[in-house]
This record gives sequence, C-alpha cells and structure tokens, in this order.
Amino acid sequence: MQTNLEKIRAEAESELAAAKDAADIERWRNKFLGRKDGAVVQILRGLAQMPIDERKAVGEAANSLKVALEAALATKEDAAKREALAGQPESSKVDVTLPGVQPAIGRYHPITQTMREIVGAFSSMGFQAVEGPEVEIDYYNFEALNIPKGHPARDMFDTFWVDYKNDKGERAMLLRTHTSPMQIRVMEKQKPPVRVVVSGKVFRYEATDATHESIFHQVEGLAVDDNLSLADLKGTLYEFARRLFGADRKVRFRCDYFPFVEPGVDMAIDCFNCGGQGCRICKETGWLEIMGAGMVHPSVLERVGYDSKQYTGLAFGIGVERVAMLKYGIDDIRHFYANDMRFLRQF
Ligand code: FA5
Repeated sequence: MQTNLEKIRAEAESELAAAKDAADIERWRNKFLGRKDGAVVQILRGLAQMPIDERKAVGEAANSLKVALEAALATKEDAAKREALAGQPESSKVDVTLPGVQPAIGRYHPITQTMREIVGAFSSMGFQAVEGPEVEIDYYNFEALNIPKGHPARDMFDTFWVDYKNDKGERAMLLRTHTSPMQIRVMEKQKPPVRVVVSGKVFRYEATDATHESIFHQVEGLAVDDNLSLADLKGTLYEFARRLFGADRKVRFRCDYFPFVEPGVDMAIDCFNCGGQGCRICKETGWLEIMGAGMVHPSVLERVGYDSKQYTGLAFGIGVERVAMLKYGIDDIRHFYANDMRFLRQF
C-alpha cells in the first residue's frame, strides 16, 4: 500500500506540473482530491477492509499525502492566477495600494439652501410650511387680493399669461407673479388661527439685470389671529433678519403700497457690497429691498369669510435670491442660473 501511495504522489506531482490552465487544474483536483472518487479518498475508504495493524500506518500516510497534494494545488493555483494577471494589459491590473476614487458628492443649489433656511427660521417660530400651484388663475393671483381687472396695481406684476380664455373670453390663467395667491387658498380651507409659510417659484415678464430675474423665488408668510398688530409683524421680521444675517445687520422698514395689505411696508437690509454708501448693486441707495409686507386688508379677510372685526392678519413676501445675494455677497442675481459649476461648488 505504501508503494501505491508513493506512486499516486509521483503521478500527482508530475500531472500537476504539466497542468497548463484552470481546466487542467480542475481535472487534476477531481482525479486526486475529488470527494467522490478521487485517488486519496479511495484509499481512505479502503482502510476498513485492511488488517488493523496496517490501518493506522496507511491512514496516516494517506492523510499526509492529502495534505501535501492540497498544498501543492494551492501553490499551483496561486501561480496560475499570477500568470493570468501577467498576461493582461497594464491598464486592467488592479493596484490595491492606490487610494480609492472619491465619489462626486451632490449638493443643494444655493437658492434651495437659502429657501430652506428661510422656511426653517419661520418654522421654528411656529409657522407651518406649505406649497401651492405655479400655474394660477386670475382670481387667486389678482382678484381675491384686491386687484380687479383694469386696476393699475396689475402693472406692478408684469404677467406671463397662459394661452387660455374662460367662457367670457377673458385671459384667466397665468404663471403666478408672487406667492401671495396662496394666502387666499390657505384661508379658504382653514379657520383662524393661521400661521403658514409658502415657498416656491414665481414668474414676471420683465427684463433682467443685476437684481432682477424673470423667474425667481419667494417665501410668503401669513398669520391671522385675534389682536395681531403691526408690532407683531415688525417683531417677527426683525427676528427673521437676526437669525439669517446676525444682530449687526441694519434693517429698514418703509411705507409701501400693495392692494392686499393696509398698511403696507417694504423691508430692506443695508447693502452688503458698499455697507450703505451706495453702489451699482443697491442702485446708489445703500439698501437692498428683500421683501414686501403689511397687515392683511380687511376686505381680503372678508372675501374668504373671516370676520375682519374679530381677526387681523400679517403677511410678507420675501425674495429668496435677494436674501442669498446678501448672505453670500453675490453681486449679480444672474450668477445663480448660469449653471457655472465653479460658482455653484462654492456653496
Ligand atoms: C410682492 O410680490 C408681494 N406679493 C409681497 C407681499 C406679500 C406684500 C405679502 C405684502 C404682503 P414685490 O413685487 O415687492 O411684492 O416682491 C417681493 C420681493 O420679491 C421683493 O422685495 C424682492 O426681494 C423680490 N423680487 C421682486 N421682483 C424680483 C425680481 N424680478 N427678481 C428677483 N427678486 C425679485
């Protein structure tokens, strides 16, 4: 039996040395180390029929042959892999010591970031965030906000009209010129107390310059309750300015006119570029207007069925791009939409 084992070892060694590829190696494995009827297994199976005194020695010899053949197989497989790799072009070899490739990390557009920051500031003051349609009907964008057809205030909002006429033959659908129509939609559905912020895109048919785009974003705010006053409006907006720009920024309120509020104001922040001295960006005024605001007009409240003797409302509409310009010191609004990755990657 010992000579038989020596024969198997010699045969296995020479056949393994002659194996040329993975298929040869697999055949060799089955022949000598196969679990069903490999040469070594057959010898181990035959042990039972052997006389007891031979069994131990043959068993040990067969096991050490198995271990030796397994080691030889591992060496051969290793060498075969190395050879296969050496045959490949340089470019397809893997150098595991090289640092990995950093995956590109996406980020939010600076206007999305700013809009979220504005909404976040008001959410933490108890305002609920909602959104509304970008294609609006005349009623919500104008009529219900005290701007009937032919009202001169329509000129404040140069409008993109949708090519659709109602049954009276009037243009009745448009791209919303501000987020204020959502004031009406919210109040129609909800009874006071109301406290919402509406963020989204708005559209105006106007020429662009350093501070004007024809598509831009607003965040609208509306609160209706017993006893809200202009002091609440100013307090809320001061707090907003403090959160976004820090305590040092100067804030200015001036009377302004919007048909859906009374009184109306605009809020401006001192120009980031000239510090209030006057420059191209602030049109030599030293101030950048970031929002319109005011106390909701009683007839707007009455139109949605609120009792204007019991309830008062405050409202504001913030220009998101203007806030982002102030926050990041951007001197031209058009940079935001030029899709220049060198600009966008900075945020
Ligand atoms: C309005 O749109 C009113 N709906 C705001 C309002 C809401 C008043 C609630 C009262 C109560 P205005 O047209 O001023 O108002 O626009 C508001 C803000 O949007 C401006 O202060 C400015 O920051 C920004 N804005 C206006 N036009 C443009 C434009 N073409 N490009 C970029 N930002 C603009």
